[in-house]
Amino acid sequence: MRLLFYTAGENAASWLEAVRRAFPDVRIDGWPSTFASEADYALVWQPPVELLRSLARVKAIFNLGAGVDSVPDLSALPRNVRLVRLEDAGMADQMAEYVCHAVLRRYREFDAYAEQQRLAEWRQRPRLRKSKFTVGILGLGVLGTAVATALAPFGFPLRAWSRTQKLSAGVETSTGFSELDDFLAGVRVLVCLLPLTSQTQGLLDRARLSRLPRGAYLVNVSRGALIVDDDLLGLLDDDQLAGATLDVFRDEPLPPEHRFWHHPRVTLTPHVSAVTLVEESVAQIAAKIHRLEAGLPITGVVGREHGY
Ligand code: NDP
Ligand code: OXD
Repeated sequence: MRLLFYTAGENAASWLEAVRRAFPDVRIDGWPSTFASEADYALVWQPPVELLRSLARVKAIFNLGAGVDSVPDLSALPRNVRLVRLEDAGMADQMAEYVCHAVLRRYREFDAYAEQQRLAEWRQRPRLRKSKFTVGILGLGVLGTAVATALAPFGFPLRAWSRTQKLSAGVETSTGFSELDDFLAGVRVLVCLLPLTSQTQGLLDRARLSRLPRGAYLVNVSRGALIVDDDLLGLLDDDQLAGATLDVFRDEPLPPEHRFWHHPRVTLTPHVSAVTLVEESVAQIAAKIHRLEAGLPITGVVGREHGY
């Protein structure tokens, strides 16, 4: 067996070390490589398109992340080659922590109390009614489900939107673009956990975000390009939206001149809501390669027609 490894990320050395530990007897090469055309499996993050084109007989390409928008031109990959993404691999817990924090911060008005402290103002704000504090999750996949499960014990009404119909205890579910406007109406905190695809790019524009009730709050933890930045900023400036917690951006790193950096209603983090864990990810990929070698099916294969 031959493996090709490539990452455009920063910690290439620790990935390669973990891959070598998981496959002690296998030839592993980086890219550009003379044997790319003979590699059986490729493990990649943000690969150049030339790398993908050079994989003449690869059986599967493993994306070192959950989102496969980092793989350029899915349609250029041969149909018989599976593209496999990470499923959880230690990210679900992190995502649940991050989103619960953001939702509770908003519900318990910690930002408002921080402002009161700045003004030395002692004032107890009226409790918000939990039964009216609906949290809406866009995307009820691996991470969206983990977030819904983590939020459930707090007792917020939960709803989620996905492409295909889902049944999820305690979560009101809806499906498809025809149900999106109704889904958004009444959501007090909107959590975005959709993959970036041709269908979801720019989904949250002024029209859609305006379906949320006045004073709603946005948490985007999937991909920045789902949001039309200027539309979001306009709605924050107009007091239509109360605020946003943003972990992901159209351009990363977020350019220093971007208004998000200093907007009083934006809380931002540098794409850390759920970081990819090297050991867990390599273990998951190794287990899948062993299954494929044994002729067994695997999960996490990307559906090319839907782009995720
Ligand atoms: P999944 O593929 O498991 O879930 C995606 C969900 O989105 C599914 O419920 C799917 O619907 C839904 N969906 C996709 N397209 C549409 C559409 N057109 N209309 C309605 N619903 C749609 O992905 P994960 O939960 O593992 O990850 C989600 C995203 O989170 C990743 O793609 C990545 O971009 C991002 N991410 C961000 C991280 C960070 O640190 N900020 C870390 C890891 C991931 P259905 O269930 O019907 O298929
Ligand atoms: C991912 C990410 O997609 O880290 O895994 O954003």
